[in-house]
Formats: sequence, structure tokens, C-alpha cells
Amino acid sequence: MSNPLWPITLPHDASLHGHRVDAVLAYLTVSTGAVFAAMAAVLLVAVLFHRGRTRQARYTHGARTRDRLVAAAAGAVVLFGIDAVAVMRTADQLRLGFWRYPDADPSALRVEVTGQQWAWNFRYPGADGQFETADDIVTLNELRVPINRPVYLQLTSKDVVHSFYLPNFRNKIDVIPGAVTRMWFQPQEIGVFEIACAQHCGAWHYKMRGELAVMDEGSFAAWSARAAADTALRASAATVVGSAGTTQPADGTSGEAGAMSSATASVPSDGWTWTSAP
Ligand SMILES: [Cu+2]
Repeated sequence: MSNPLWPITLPHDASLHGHRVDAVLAYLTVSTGAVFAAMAAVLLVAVLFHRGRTRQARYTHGARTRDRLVAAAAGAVVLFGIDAVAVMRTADQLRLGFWRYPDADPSALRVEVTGQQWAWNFRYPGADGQFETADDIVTLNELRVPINRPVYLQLTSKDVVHSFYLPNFRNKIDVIPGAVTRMWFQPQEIGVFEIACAQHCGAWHYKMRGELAVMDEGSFAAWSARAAADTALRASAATVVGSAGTTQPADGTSGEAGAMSSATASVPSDGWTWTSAP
């Protein structure tokens, strides 16, 4: 992030649909700025005009019909000129971008996210495309994704409410224990971006951050293969340890990061299901 004006300006947008959020913010900035300028001008004129003793200000309780009409007109301008338009524009942008979940898109990369005090766990389905199987890839505070493909996340929390926040992708979703939420985004730029928690979730909330690495397709495939090999190695090591009489999970996970899949299985989602990847 080499923006010299940061944090005065918005974070750099590296996503397909981020401009939609920026457009709504720009509209709100300009429209409320115009109303602020008009109000400041009215006040300034009133102060300057009634400055001398010759033009005494006339006080009113605003009970006259004319006063009420002026107040109602000003209120209507704000309500319909700014608020209603902002709501409609927001709904449009959500419909055109953020709510178009890639349920039927076979190219979408699906990842399960589990928040906990104070870290992010990520679980990829591995080569078989199925979660909660032996070849799942599990990472901590590190989400790697390929460029120009939809990334579809399903999220839950182990303990308290967190919020998965991607400032450079204009996306944020609450991560709630006992519930499953979802979000999607499409990276347009290779680079490393910040993952933050946007809900105050305890003493070390400020430490709850991760890295989102956007890679080219080849590098992502190479990383996936390496991670899959590591998973297989861990699984075989766990089997050896397990046969020696311990209770180590044999699927190569730490058990902690595996919480997501069991939570997903037991918590009803609000009407969507992972479609199995090809
Ligand atoms: Cu948090």
C-alpha cells in the first residue's frame, strides 16, 4: 500500500466489485457536502446580514405556516434527495455485485473460515473438492487465492462475534458463533493484502489480523500442491502416532481448525448450501 494520502483516502481497491462501494460513498460525500455547504452559506449570510444595529434579527418559534413549510421542504430534500437515493443505489450495487454469490460457478474457490480469539483459520477442500476429508488444506492467518477467480467464503466463529474485513476488497461480514455467514469477492491484482477483524472481540482484538495473498494461477497451483503434500505427510505421521496409542486426529488437522466443518454441519445456514465442486 504505497498510497501517500493514506489514511485520508480509501484503501487501494484490488477487487472486481469494490468500485460499487466507492461509488455509493462518493455519492454520499458529494450530496452531504453540498447540503453542508448550503447550510453554512445560510448561516454566514444571516450572521453578516444582521451584524449591524440597523438590521435587528427577528426571533420566531417556528410556529408560522411559512416556517413549517420551509422546515418540511428542507427535511424532504434530505430524506428523498439523499437518504432514499443512497438506499436505492446501495441496493442496486448489492444486487449487481455483492449478492451475486457464485453458487453455480465451477471456477469459484471455496474456503471455510473460522474466527477465534485471536486468529483466522482457513480450510480449503483439497483436490477432491470436498470439505472435512483427509486432503483438506488448513492454514492459519494466511489466505492464498488465485487472481481473477471468484473466492467464495463460508464463515463461522468458535467463541465470540468477529468480523472478517478485507479493506482492499471493500468487503466485510460478521463471523458469528452458532451461525454460518458467507461472502465472496474477486481479486483483480496480484499482491499481499490485509485481513482484519472489525468487531472488538476481546483484549487482543488488535492482533487479530491475517494476510490475503493474491497469486497468479500457476503459483497458486504450485502452492496448493505443496500444501497438499504437507497435509498428506501430516496425515501419515498422525496415523503412525495414532497406532502407537494416542488420540491424535488422523485427518492431519489440529482439531482446532477442524471446528469449522463440524460447526457447518450442525448449524443450519439461511438457505444456501455449498454446491459440490467439480
Ligand atoms: Cu475478532
